[in-house]
Amino acid sequence: MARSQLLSLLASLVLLLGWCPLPAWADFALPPLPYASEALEPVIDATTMSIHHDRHHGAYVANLNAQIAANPGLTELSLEALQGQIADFPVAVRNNGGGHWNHSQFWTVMGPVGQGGKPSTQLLKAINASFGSLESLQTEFNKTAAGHFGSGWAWLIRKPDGTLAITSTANQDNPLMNLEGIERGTPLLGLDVWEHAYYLKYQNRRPDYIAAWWDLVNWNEVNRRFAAV
Ligand code: MN3
Repeated sequence: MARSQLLSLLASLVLLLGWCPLPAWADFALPPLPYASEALEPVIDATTMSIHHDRHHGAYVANLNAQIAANPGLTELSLEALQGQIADFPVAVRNNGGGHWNHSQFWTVMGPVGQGGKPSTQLLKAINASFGSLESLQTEFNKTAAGHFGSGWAWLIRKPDGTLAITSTANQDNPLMNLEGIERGTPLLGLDVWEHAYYLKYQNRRPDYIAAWWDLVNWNEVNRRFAAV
């Protein structure tokens, strides 16, 4: 095909797309990464970040939107409210709705090395009350994250009684979900321990990924989540 023909075809496609109404099911949207895909190097490489965000998170959003036709109640809920009512929905909504919420929080609780601030006085007080020290929290979190069998997430949560706790969930479940076997609470910090989150750089060395990841933690966002409870 000649270059001019190709350009003309592309122009027609752009026009055609512009005339089409947006699909009615496009209710959940992939949030952009709050930084460049290379911003978390050297801890997480740019390729992992762009595949993880664009393709993995993108697929959870697309698959969640594909569930709307069969589950019209979905459009009446915010993404966060959906988590608390997830038991009322089929497993495809649980997996993809969880995937969308979990990754949306994951991008925001990370940032470039050295730019994440530190725990606020109030958060540190709660950490000391529940774990003794920040170091003890990290030791317990690392143990839970490294020890979680298979794909899932490790979490720092604030429990309904006000104490903080470390927990983990399988697949794309999270502590907001009203499901049997989940330790419920408000997630303050969640770490993705699926292999897709670290395999290119760390291969099977999940503990190395977890240890390095603390340098990325955006405490300013964790403080904000803690204060908002
Ligand atoms: Mn992931």
